[in-house]
Amino acid sequence: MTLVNICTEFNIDKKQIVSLQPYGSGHIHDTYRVETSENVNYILQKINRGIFADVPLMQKNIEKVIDHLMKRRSISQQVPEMLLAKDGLSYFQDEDEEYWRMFVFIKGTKTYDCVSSPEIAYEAGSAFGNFQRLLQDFDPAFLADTLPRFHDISYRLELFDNAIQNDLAKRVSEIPGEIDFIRSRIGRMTRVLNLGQKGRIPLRVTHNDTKINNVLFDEHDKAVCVIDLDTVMSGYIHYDFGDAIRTGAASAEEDERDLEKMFIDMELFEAYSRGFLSYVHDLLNETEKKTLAFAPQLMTFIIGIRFLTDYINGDIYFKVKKADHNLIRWKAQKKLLLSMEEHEDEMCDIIKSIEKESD
Ligand code: ADP
Ligand code: GN1
Ligand code: MG
Repeated sequence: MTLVNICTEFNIDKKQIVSLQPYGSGHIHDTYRVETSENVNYILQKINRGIFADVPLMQKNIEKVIDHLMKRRSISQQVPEMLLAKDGLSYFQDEDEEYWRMFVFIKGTKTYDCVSSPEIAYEAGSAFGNFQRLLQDFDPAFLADTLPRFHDISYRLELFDNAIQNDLAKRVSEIPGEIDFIRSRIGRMTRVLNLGQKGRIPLRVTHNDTKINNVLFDEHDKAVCVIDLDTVMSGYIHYDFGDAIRTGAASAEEDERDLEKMFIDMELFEAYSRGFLSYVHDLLNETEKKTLAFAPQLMTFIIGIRFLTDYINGDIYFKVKKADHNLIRWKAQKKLLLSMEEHEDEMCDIIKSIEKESD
């Protein structure tokens, strides 16, 4: 089935399609921008069903979250709009059993893979903070766990150990130093999970993929919409704050090869934190507040491990553009983590002082 024919399954008139091009830099789905001769463009996506085993269930989660956001939204924040297919579902399954979906392209918007100014970092922090706030009264139990234990560090370490044991791509012997590095950090990284297990931090509805290219910006660099709702499930606030800092306050893109260029940019960190906390500071409990500054280290570690695990497995999960892409991504995360470790006290002080100002 051609891409144009798939669009017609969502009631789009073939004759109105002017162009259909690959779009964006997401690692998971195949994304296209569909331009039409009318006043509206679209995003078409082939959903990665290797990763999402139950696509209808995932789509249900997204529909629920969109419904809630529509009810609660403020004027400054738009909500992604999914098209319905001819049978009324928010997805279409083709003859090869591939799942497709479409969104209205939010006009005049773009994404960034890396943040170039504190103003943009502040905007991104506000967007994810607002997202969290709008969902505070949505019970996470209403969302299916479509990717179980997604940010569970013990699970990620289990998968990492399995990958080393199986050594499918025969790459383990190349990377003993990397494996040692990960093992040396395990102890401190279980802290957030332990607090959750003891009931000291609550499960919330979290986005779980708050990297900076999941925020749409307008031409004035105002954040207008949080997208990529595939992983919205229950989680800890640390997951959303930490992953956003990993990309939104890093000095370089997540696959920067020149490690000298990769470090935590404290000005961006402060700006993102101010934006985020302006929406959530009064929602957090004392333990969440006290441990938030550690979250970027945890998420950089978790996502770094996932890149290295995928490298060991022979690149079966994340899209790659070169043979060592996942290894480069891991090394960049490692360098970023080292830089965060150096700035740990400073990061804590910044969060503390923003919270003091807001009380
Ligand atoms: P992935 O899970 O592969 O990252 P995303 O849902 O994030 O897929 O979409 C990939 C890219 O497509 C985004 O980074 C963004 O550039 C663009 N995009 C997605 N949805 C929209 C939308 N509704 N309007 C404009 N651009 C969008
Ligand atoms: C993937 O879909 P995308 O590109 O926004 C991944 C995230 C990772 C991220 C790393 C469903 O996000 O968990 O943090 O790559 N999404 C999924 O860049 O695994
Ligand atoms: Mg994305």
